[in-house]
Amino acid sequence: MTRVRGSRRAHCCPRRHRARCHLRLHRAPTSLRGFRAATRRHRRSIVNQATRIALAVAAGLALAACSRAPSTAPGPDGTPSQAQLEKETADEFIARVNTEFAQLMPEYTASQWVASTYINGDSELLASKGNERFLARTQQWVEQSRRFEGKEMSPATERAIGLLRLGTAMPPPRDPAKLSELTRLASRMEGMYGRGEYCTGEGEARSCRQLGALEDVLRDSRDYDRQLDAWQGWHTISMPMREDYTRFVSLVNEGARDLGFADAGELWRAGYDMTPVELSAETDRLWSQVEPLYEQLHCYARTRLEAKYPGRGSINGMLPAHLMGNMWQQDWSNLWSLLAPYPRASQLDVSGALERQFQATLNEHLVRESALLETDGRVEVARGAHLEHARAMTRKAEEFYTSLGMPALPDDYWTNTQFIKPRDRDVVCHASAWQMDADATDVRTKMCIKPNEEDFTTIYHELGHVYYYLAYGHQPPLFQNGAHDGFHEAIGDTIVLAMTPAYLQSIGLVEGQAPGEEALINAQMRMALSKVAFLPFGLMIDRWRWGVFDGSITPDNYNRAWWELKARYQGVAPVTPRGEEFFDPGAKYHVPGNTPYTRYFLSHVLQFQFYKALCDAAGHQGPLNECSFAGNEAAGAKFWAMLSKGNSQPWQQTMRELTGGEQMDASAVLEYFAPLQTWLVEQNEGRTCGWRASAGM
Ligand code: X8Z
Ligand code: ZN
Repeated sequence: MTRVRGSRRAHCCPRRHRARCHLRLHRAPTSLRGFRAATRRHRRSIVNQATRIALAVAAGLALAACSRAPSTAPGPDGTPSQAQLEKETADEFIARVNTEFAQLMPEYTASQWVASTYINGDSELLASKGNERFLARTQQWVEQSRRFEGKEMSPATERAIGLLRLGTAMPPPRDPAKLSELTRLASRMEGMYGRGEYCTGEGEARSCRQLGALEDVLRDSRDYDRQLDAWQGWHTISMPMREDYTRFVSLVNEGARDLGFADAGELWRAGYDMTPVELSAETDRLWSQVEPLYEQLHCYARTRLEAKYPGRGSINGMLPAHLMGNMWQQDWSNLWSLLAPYPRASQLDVSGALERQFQATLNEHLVRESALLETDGRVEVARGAHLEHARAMTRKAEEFYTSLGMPALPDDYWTNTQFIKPRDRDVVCHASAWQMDADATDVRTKMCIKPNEEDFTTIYHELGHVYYYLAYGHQPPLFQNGAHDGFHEAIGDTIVLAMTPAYLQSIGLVEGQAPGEEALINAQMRMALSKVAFLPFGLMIDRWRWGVFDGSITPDNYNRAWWELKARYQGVAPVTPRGEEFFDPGAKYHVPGNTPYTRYFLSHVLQFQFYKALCDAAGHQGPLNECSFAGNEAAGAKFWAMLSKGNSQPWQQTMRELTGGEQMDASAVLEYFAPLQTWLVEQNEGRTCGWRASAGM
């Protein structure tokens, strides 16, 4: 994830500090061989650059001493004095921002990491203070950059300065008290989400479940009432967030206005090398390309649900929110047992295979460490097995990347990563990837891995972020970001598309697939339940937030507007009234975590474009959906070259270098799913598909 709240560096962590600088400290290594050498050069250069700046600052100090003018003294935090600032060229300014950024980054990311992996009042305080410091500095940089308005400068510097303003998803208000309040609220909401639990029963019978346990119910149980209880239970945790979120919105809007935007939503939409209005229109266009495919999938799923839960399988044509196998109805893979087109034609039970592997690991541990069983060691043994298996799942994902010729993960990755949920404390389990320092030597992921297919593919997703960090780690810090945020989200998912049945067989998770139409439709359905089901969800979250930020959705309508959008885009409805006493948006991580979500919608289009380009690079012939580029170094080199560009040029150019085109376009999605779409249309023949969106509340 991109970092957490205010800036960037953690993917899935909200922030984003998108900025680019013109300064080419080094030639970007476009080959994998150049990777290590470039990383070494970059480290030396940061040091040299820091030395140059230190000398410049020292020179400024000497002058200050002669003139005795207090206004020329550097700031208490080592920032340059007014006189030094006035002499600085635009290029020097960007070089200084890069250096300061690199210096600030480790303490900032460490404060966020600790707050996410050890939730308590202390870590919350440190995270909010770390964030405050970082955002205050960002604000200074933006202010300082105003001196260059209208001045001659290289296009790259101009771009870098323009992007400074767009660098955070949490624009800081100028008023320091309000900034402090904002970062406190942000840390508190994320902590509330991470700690969230649903408790039932009294006294001895009292038991509490966190998100993971409630998700297990939705994943594994097809019992109507148990699912409803788990779904409703989780949605109680966000009720107390409503007030904080309302205040949060007004503070980030103030920050956005201070930066010259109409509201925070406009700032979010401004980060795509096109105008906010154009970006919004792009999302409409892409959605209109894929909407007919989603409608067919929706219609098919609804028919199966109606058969499974007679009289209760749909609501005015919409899908009941608690029956989709997922807390937010964004991924329907867990309904495989209900939705498999040809259950006997092929075996694609990846979760079952992972669970069996885990049990085997557990048995080995139990045999080996049987002495412990005389004490209370059984839980510890199970934990050891769980950790070993989670690491093994991660090794498998790493092997995909190294099979493309990419480097092995650094040793520190294996030491610093959180693989499984700790027993002794609350953590934010929502998966994320972290770049802790500007050298990208300390990279990590944070997950609570379980042996199931969803978590297995999420590991590949997170490593996509990590490999992006490694590939662009030689860039100046301000360029160390995705070409746009949808690119960052699409890297690992491009690899997931290459996890074909043949690949899964090669790593021992499924058996050999008999070729044929039925196996093909099964494989397509498996992918569609994850990728196609996601599309309207990817869109609706920020439709809601854009409305909240621009004031068209007011606090007294938060929940109603949420469910109207869910109805309109996803065709999903709750089965019981969800009035304004609830705050259902807060039950989705990215809302309290303030992570923009349009990135995931765009990623679900881009990843098919990237996949197609890599299949071409690998020389794949035949239907797109049969391609896996696993083990293909030509595809890997092409991918790496793209990743190593980071944010150093407009995304359209990066896109052209990889795919030959400059537009986001869903035709690769439609090409990929063409066999399934034809099949769905046949299955749905004679039915009235679609739904009446207004009837959901
Ligand atoms: O948040 C994530 C990743 C981390 S960037 C696990 N995703 C979105 C979600 O879970 O809602 C990946 C797919 C969509
Ligand atoms: Zn991600």
